[in-house]
Amino acid sequence: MLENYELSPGEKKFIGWHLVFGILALSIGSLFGPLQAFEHAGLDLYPYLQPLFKSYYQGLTLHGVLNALVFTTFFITGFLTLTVTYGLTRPLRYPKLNAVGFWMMVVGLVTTAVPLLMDEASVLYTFYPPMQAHWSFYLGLTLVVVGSWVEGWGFYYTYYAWRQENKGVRTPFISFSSLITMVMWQIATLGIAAEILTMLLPWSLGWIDGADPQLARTYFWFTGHPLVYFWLLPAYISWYGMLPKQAGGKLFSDSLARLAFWLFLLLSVPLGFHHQFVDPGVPAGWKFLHAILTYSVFLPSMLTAFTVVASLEYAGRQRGGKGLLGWIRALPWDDPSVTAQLLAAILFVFGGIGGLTNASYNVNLVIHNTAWVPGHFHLTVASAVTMSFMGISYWLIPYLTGKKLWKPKWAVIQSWIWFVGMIIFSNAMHVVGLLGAPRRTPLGLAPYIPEEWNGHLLRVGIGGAIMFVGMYLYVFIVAKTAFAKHAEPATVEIPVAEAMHDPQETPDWLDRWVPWLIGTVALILVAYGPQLIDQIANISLTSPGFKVW
Ligand code: HAS
Ligand code: CU
Repeated sequence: MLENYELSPGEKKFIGWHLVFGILALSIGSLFGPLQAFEHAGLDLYPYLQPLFKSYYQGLTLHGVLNALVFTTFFITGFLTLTVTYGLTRPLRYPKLNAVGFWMMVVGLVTTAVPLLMDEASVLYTFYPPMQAHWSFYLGLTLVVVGSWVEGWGFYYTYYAWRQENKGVRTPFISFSSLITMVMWQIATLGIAAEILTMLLPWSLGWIDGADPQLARTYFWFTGHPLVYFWLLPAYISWYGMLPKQAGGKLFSDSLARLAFWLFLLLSVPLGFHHQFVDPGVPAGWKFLHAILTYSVFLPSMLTAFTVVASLEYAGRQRGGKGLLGWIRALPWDDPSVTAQLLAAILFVFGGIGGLTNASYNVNLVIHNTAWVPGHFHLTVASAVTMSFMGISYWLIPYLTGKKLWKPKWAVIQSWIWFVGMIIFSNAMHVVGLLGAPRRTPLGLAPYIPEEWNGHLLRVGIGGAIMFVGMYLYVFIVAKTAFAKHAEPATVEIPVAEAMHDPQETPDWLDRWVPWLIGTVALILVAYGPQLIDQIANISLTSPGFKVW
C-alpha cells in the first residue's frame, strides 16, 4: 500500500520549507560553537567580532536557542508532517491549518531572533530569571511553541479522518509514533507556556514588578526535560521505523517499538526535578521521586537499544554478515544516511550512560553546573539527534527536491568527521567537568585556570574545530543538493521498515490512546501536583530583572 503512495508537490514544498528554516537556524547557530570551543582553548575571537557580536554570552545564547530550540522544532514538525501523512497514506486533513501553524513558527523565529541579534536577550537557552530579556524574546518563543501545537492539531485531524475509515486497523508505526511524540510535546510545553504567559512576559513588559526564580525553574524544567525526548523521539522513529529498511532488514519487534513510545509518553514529563537537585526550594523527597522516575525512563531507551540492534543484526546477517560481529561490517556503511544514524546511535550509548550518572542524586552534586553537562548533551542532542537528522536529510532532501544527493561519498566522510570531532570534544568536556571546570563560562578569560585543565581545554578546541568542518560540510552538501541547477534526477523511496511480525498481531492495548493518556496525566499529577500547588501558593514575585551581560 505504502509503495503506491506519493506526497503531492505542495506537501513536499511545505515540508521543504520546514527544513530550509531549520537548517538555516542550524547554520547560524553553529557559527558560535567553535568560538566557544576556541575560547576554552585560550583563543578568544570575540574581540574581533565587535560590534557585530558583543560577548561570549550572546554567542552562547544564539548557539543554544538556534540549534537546540529552533533547528529541532522546525526539522521535527517538518519530518512529522511526512511521517504522519505518508504512514496514513493520506494528505493533511486541513493543510491550511498546518500552514497557519508553520507561519506562526516563522514569525516567532523572527521575533526571537531580533532581540537575540541586538544583544537584548543574552539569557541563554534556559532563560532563567532574574536575568531578563526583551519581551519580544519571550513572545517569539511562545509563537514558535504555539505554532508547533497548531501543526500538531492538524496531525490529529488527519489521524481522526484515517481512523474513521480504518476501524480496528493498527496505526502504521511511523504515524503512530509521530502522534505520540506530538501529544507528549503538547503536554510537556504547558510548563513554559505557564512560565512565559503568567510570569516572564508580563514581567518583561513591566506589568508586574518581580519574578519568582524558583517557580520559574520548576515550570521551565517541567518542559525542559521532556523537551529532550521531543528531540530524541523523531530519531527513534527513524531508528525503529526506517533504518532497518535502509540497512536491508526488518523491524525486530513492532510491539516493543510501540511499548517504548507509550512509555515515553507516560514517563517523559514527571521527572524534571532531576535538573533541580541543587534547588533549595524543592524538598528532598520530591527530588528522590523524580530520580526514581528518571531511572524508569531509562527503560524505553534500553528497549530501543535492544530492538534496534536486533533489527540491525538481522539486516547485517541478511547481507551475508557472519560470526559474532561480522554483521556490523556487512551493514551498508557506504550509505551516508545509514552511517550517520549508526554513528549517532553509537555516540548515544555514551550519552545515555552519562544521563544515568546525572540522574543519580548524589553524583549529580559532583557534575552539576560543570562542563560535564554540555559534554553530556552534545552526545545526546548534538549527536544522537542532530546526526540522525543529518542522516534523514540525506534521503529526505533528494526525495523532496527530486535531485540526487550531491557526492554521497562526501556525506559519508561528513558523518565520520562529526563523529571524531564529537568524541574528542565531549570526552574532554566530561573530564574537565570532573576536574571542576564550570559550564556557561568563558574559561579562557578566567584568571583561575588550574594547570591540569589546560590539556583538556585544548582538546575542546581541537574537537570543536573538527566539528566546525563537519557541520559546514553538511550544510554545503545539502545546499548543493537542494539548489543544484543541473542535478541528476533522483527516484527516492521513503524508507519504511516492515516488521518481522504482522503489526495486526500486536496486542490491541498497544494501539489504544485512552488508558495511556489517563496514566500519563495521573502520573504527572502525582509527581508534580503537590509541589506546583505549594510553589504557586507561596509565589513570591519579588525579584527585579537583571541585565548581567
Ligand atoms: Fe540528559 C541534562 C539525565 C538523555 C539532553 N540532558 C541534560 C541537558 C540536556 C540534556 C540538553 O538526571 C542539559 C540541560 C541544561 O542546560 O541544564 N538525560 C538524562 C537521562 C537520559 C538523558 C537519564 N539528555 C538525554 C537526551 C537528551 C538530553 C536523549 C537530548 C536529546 N540529563 C540528565 C540529567 C541532567 C541532564 C539528570 C541534569 C544534569 C545537571 O545537573 O544539570 C536518558 O534518557 C538516557 C537513556 C539512554 C540510553 C542509551 C540507549 C542507547 C541506544 C543506542 C543503541 C545503539 C545502537 C548502535 C542501536 C540508555 C538506544 C548500534 C550500532 C551498530 C554499529 C551495531
Ligand atoms: Cu532531563
